[in-house]
Amino acid sequence: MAKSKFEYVREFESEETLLPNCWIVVRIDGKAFHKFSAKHNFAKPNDLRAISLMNKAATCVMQDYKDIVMAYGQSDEYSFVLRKSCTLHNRRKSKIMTYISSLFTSSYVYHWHSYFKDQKLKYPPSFDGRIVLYPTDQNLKDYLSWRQADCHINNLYNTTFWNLVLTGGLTPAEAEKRLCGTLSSDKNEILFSEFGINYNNELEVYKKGTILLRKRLKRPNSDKHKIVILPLHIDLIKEEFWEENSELLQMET
Ligand code: DGT
Ligand code: MG
Ligand code: MG
Ligand code: MG
Ligand code: MG
Repeated sequence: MAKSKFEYVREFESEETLLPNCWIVVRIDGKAFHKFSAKHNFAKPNDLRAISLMNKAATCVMQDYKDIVMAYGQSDEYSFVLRKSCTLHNRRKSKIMTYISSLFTSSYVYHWHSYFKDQKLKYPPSFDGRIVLYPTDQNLKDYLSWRQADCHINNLYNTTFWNLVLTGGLTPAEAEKRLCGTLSSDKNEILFSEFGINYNNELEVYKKGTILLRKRLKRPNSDKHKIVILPLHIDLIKEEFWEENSELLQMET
């Protein structure tokens, strides 16, 4: 086919290719969920419908992209880990990043009503996407540990903050002032002595976030297996997690 005289503009397109032999982490995060959660009456500090919908959207992404070995989610964010040797879209950065964030977003909207029932979706949410490469297994473990530690720190703060406001009758400004400079132990103590809450008994999904893993399950009455995507709310900071799921770091073929 003859080329048009306009074809030369293609030369302006550039494509970033992701370094080989590195773990690829795609992290998506909701845009202005401070406002989105308020407009949609999310429960404070944690809304189980919102968390389940995030997990559903992430599961949809993992079902479509088999190169994702695991995912980790908390609050309005999800991190997807693609195996080091993955050749998806020839490791073209923008393809991988935009496909994953748009599939996550469309799945979130598509499944909204299954989780929020009578709460109408008032406007279309969006999620940003970024890609970070981690060259060593330790870097990857530390990345995921960072996100899970962030979940715990924020959840302890938010749980104490909202108890001070909703049960304790403080204004948000007063609660913020009260918590300024406090340590974890202080927040645990406020929860226990003022509200009778033992933080250790809060739901694991709130304290740990959600890890999505692929697990091989045996079909009943058959030799056949099926692969399912399993949500777990457990500690991934301790080495024990990586020992019990040692296949994660070995999925390199
Ligand atoms: P961004 O990401 O810079 O566009 O801005 P935001 O507002 O999304 O900020 P971010 O991502 O740092 O914080 C997440 C927000 O989402 C935070 O304001 C709390 C809110 N959020 C997430 N999950 C829940 C929930 O289960 N319940 C409530 N009430 N709020 C939630
Ligand atoms: Mg956000
Ligand atoms: Mg932010
Ligand atoms: Mg966030
Ligand atoms: Mg096309």
